[in-house]
Amino acid sequence: MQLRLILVLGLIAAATALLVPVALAQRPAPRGTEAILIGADGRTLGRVTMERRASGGVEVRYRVRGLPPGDYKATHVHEVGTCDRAFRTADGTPAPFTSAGGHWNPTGDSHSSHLGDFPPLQVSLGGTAETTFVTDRFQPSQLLDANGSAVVIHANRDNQGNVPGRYRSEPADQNGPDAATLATGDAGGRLACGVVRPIRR
Ligand SMILES: [Cu+2]
Repeated sequence: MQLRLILVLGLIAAATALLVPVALAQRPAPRGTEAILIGADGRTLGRVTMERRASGGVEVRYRVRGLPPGDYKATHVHEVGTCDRAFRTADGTPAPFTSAGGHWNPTGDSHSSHLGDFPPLQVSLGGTAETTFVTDRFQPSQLLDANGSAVVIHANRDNQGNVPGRYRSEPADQNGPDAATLATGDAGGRLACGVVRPIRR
């Protein structure tokens, strides 16, 4: 009797070991991703969803509050899925969310042709920002690569790398956009950050 029980349990374990990898391999790409945005003080400020549409493209939807009222804020996908509020630069300067790295840029382009460069957020006089737009620059599953990714909202506006050639950059001493502008859009510090994850329903 006991031997039969052991045999049955053994068979169940073997079947499970065979079936689990098959189930994982067949798991479909996520329909969408989301990022819960937190501020440098740890408060939850909102949510961004990125969902594939049946008609093509990815619908990106922001619902955020607690931002500095009445301004435009740059927002992008960044290359590392780590939102460290206590991050400091090598010389000890507090730099919240710099752990998320630079702009997510698998194609090696300059700003604002990075795949996750989004339109600036218009912040209401009440400090909220709500916007929905469609992009076909990426699929949500691409954001879930080995080191993940994060959505960042910045302290400044986004110049989209668009510095006219009649302006001279300092200290690069050249006309038009310098390297920093071409990498960041001069978006400044980081007000909010959210790690990109598959949408849970
Ligand atoms: Cu950014």
